[in-house]
Amino acid sequence: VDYSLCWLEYSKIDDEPYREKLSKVVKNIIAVGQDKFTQTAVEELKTAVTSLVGFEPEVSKEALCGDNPISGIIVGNVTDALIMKYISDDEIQKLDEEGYVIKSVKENPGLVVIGSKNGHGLVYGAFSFIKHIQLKRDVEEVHIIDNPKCKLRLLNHWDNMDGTVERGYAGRSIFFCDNKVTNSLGRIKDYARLLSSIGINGVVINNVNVNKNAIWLITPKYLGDLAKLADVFRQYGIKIYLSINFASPIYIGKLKTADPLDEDVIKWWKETAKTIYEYIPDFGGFLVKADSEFNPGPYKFGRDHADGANMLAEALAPYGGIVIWRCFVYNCTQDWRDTKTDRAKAAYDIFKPLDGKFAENVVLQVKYGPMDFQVREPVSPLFGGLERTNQLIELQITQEYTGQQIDLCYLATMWKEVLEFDTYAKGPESKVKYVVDGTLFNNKYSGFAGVSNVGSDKNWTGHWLAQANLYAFGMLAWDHSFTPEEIAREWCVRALTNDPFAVETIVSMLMRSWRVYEKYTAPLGIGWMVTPHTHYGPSVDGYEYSKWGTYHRADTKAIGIDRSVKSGTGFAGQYHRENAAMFESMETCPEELLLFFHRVPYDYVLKSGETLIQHIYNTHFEGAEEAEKLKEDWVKIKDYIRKDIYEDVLERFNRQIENAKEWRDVVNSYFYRKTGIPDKYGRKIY
Ligand code: BDP
Repeated sequence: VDYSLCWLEYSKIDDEPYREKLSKVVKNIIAVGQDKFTQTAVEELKTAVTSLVGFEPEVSKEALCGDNPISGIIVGNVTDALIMKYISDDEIQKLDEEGYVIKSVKENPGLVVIGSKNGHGLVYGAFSFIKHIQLKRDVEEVHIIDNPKCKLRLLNHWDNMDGTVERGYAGRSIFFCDNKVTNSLGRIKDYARLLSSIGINGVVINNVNVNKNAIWLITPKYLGDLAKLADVFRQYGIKIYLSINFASPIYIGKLKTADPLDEDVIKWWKETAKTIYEYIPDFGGFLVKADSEFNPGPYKFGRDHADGANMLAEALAPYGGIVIWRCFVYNCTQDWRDTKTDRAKAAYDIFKPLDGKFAENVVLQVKYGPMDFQVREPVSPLFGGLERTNQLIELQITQEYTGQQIDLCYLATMWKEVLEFDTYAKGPESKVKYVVDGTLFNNKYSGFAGVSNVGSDKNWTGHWLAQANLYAFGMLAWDHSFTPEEIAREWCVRALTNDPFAVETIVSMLMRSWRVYEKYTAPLGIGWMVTPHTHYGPSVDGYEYSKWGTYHRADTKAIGIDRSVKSGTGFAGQYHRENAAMFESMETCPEELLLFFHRVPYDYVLKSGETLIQHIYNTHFEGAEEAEKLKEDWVKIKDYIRKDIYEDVLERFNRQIENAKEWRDVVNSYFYRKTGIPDKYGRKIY
């Protein structure tokens, strides 16, 4: 194939003694069941072993030869007699629906059992064992019992049917071309393998903005082709979902209205659902961007979001489908002169009153922050605010506002902070991670949705190192207790190099990168300052006098938005008491969010002892310098990286350095000119 297989690109294990030990175990694969998941698991193990160890394992359906135990990997369901022989009731008890157990059998050295309750688990188990050997972990004493912490682990593709990808930085869509569904199913299969290997169990394949041809994806015009995609994904435990246009009954059904309480509209959606499930029996459901950024929604018909979502949910319920309803709803035609309206408050104001009104199979999808995927935002107050509603956290893997896969920005560090944020909804330890894994409020559905960073580029993600973001998203959605550092290290060893010096260098680069990006872009949580529309590169006032509700309001004395309850927009009051109090005052507000919550004079002294204006200068000089250091580090490990990858990444670092300098100079000059205050260290500001 002419593209990378990322962390599934198996090169032969170079550690001879380890390979020897491993060879004994992997020379046989015993597949107990006959179902398609067992087949997938076996096929994956076989492919991996053949490349990693250097020979093709024997695959048999038979159990052990007579009473003579042999060595090998047994793959099967925990209800099979052979598996039950080795796995205790206690272990089976611990398994969830998608979980798996991997266990070396003490009494029978050289025998490893992979078992699960249902098929998905077997595939996850196989990939987990492959990872285990890629990382050269012990195979003589393995004992892993693993379950995903979240039920829904979804990717959202913002792919359009003409083959473009909204906010995509890795080439064209892998799903659509020329208004048709792709027939390059080989690549789709490899994509399914990559996703399954990191635990993803659903993909929404089209953009949340549903226009033109994409409106018709839910009709027989496209369902036949979509069914073929679904077949490929199904084998890997992944369901497909579609974004829909709320006004479809008008566009497709030629009805006069799309009012969710209208009998004909209700009937139309029920029939549509029935048709979809005839083609795709395990169709996941709908993703809906309604009444948001010019997309139609229930407001148009005088109804609310619960009316809209519940009507669709009823249509999907008989088939086990769900409705994922986005909370990214705000006024995008705001007058910038109006300083009372605060976009940050919109989602909570709209959805909090609807808490408890949504059907069982509706899940609200909430962006991690109240605004829109900025490099630094407070956590959305809807987490912890909604107590009786299923919810997914929406993260943006594609780097729209974080460097567009030109600049390095490892996002797991940011995501981890978000997940660790304590909402105090039920007192201390009510962290976001327990909201999204469903344990805090006992939700039926919950989990993660990530806006995919994947496209048809050879390396899938534009920047080779941006693969780490996709990898990390899957890992955290599976188990939020992983640390960003261990995820980075694992990815690096599996996908790039296993030289210890190179690995540690890359891990350190990844771990620093988010902070570096933050330093040279918009300061202290204020956000934006980006070039309008493209969102790459600086334009400090680019959105300042526009209708999008994203303002910094810098003048010659101060910058920032007062969102306190006492004197500002009141946004801080949307949090539970502890957090509301923390954000309310300048003294206790975390400094990295200072300008998000407060309007601060330039001579205000920060904890570092520097004034705000000096802090802006310092971080921008540092950020640009640190971007150069990233490149220097990369150059140091040249010998350990495949040549084409090395060159590709080097070229990205050169562009990042230019971008960082531009940000530094534009931002520093802007504030120097506004304030007339020079840099106290006398560095050059233009
Ligand atoms: C914004 C993007 C826009 C998306 C929107 C969304 O700029 O392209 O359509 O988010 O999430 O960040 O719906």
